[in-house]
Amino acid sequence: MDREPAARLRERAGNPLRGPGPLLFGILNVTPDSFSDGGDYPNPETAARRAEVLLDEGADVVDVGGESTRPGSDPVTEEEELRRVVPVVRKILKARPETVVSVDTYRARSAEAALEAGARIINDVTALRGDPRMARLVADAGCPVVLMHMLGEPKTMQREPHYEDVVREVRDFLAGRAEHAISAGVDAGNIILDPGIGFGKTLGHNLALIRHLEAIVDLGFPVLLGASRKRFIGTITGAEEAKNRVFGTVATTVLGYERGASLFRVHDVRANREALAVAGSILSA
Ligand code: HH2
Repeated sequence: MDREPAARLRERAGNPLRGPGPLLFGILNVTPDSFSDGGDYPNPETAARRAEVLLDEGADVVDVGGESTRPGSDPVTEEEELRRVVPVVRKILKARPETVVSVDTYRARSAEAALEAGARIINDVTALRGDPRMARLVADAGCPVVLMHMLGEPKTMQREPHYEDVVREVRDFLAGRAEHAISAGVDAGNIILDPGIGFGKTLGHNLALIRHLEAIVDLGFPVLLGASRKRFIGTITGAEEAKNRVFGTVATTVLGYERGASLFRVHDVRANREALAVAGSILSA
């Protein structure tokens, strides 16, 4: 299995991403309304403390988000996103200067301010479609960028999403967005692809995308899987509360890893880190 893309990415982010093996993005949502951790970190101090916990549990990256993109959510203003995210990025880097901070935003102005504050990765759930200035910004910054698939937009994306062939369509979309990014000047070595679990997808769509993740891995870019605590896991296990979906999340991480994903965006770092250590040992035995 080709794990080279993750190694390349490690170098791109300035090689602060320790050791070989898969990378974990620890989720830090500084929003009042995220589906799982909304309202948990109401100020930069509590958010930075949470970042330290994520790092101590083994996160390679802290992914800071200032707008919920859960199904049915409304966008926030750019000013509000900036107000939520930038002080948190600064606070994390003050406490732990070596931290690789990623910012979950599709707005160029927020991305630019976060990069100026020291963030090193941009996580764009619109795959550079949300803001015409974003492609140029990440090209000029020379930073890694996550390009994620989403059908429609958060407000309405779960209203009967339909595909003829979800795996082929998501793969073709991501290939097209990677090409677009490269033609806008983004270095191919900085591109990360993400199937966008839960973004305009039914239970069957999510399962098919994880089951056939190789189709996306085969495009040759590092693949990030973001299934952590999502609704489809609760549908299967009966866990209504997002925080009770950790065991189901771990199953997605292990199977995603076996299929070649090398980055995992998770709320529960320790559980996923331990599962990956065991899975990795088995796969290399
Ligand atoms: N999922 C969420 C947000 N950002 N980014 C990537 N690259 N991939 C994902 O799957 C992804 C993402 C949604 O989860 P969460 O941040 O936990 O919740 P919310 O959007 O409600 O803040």
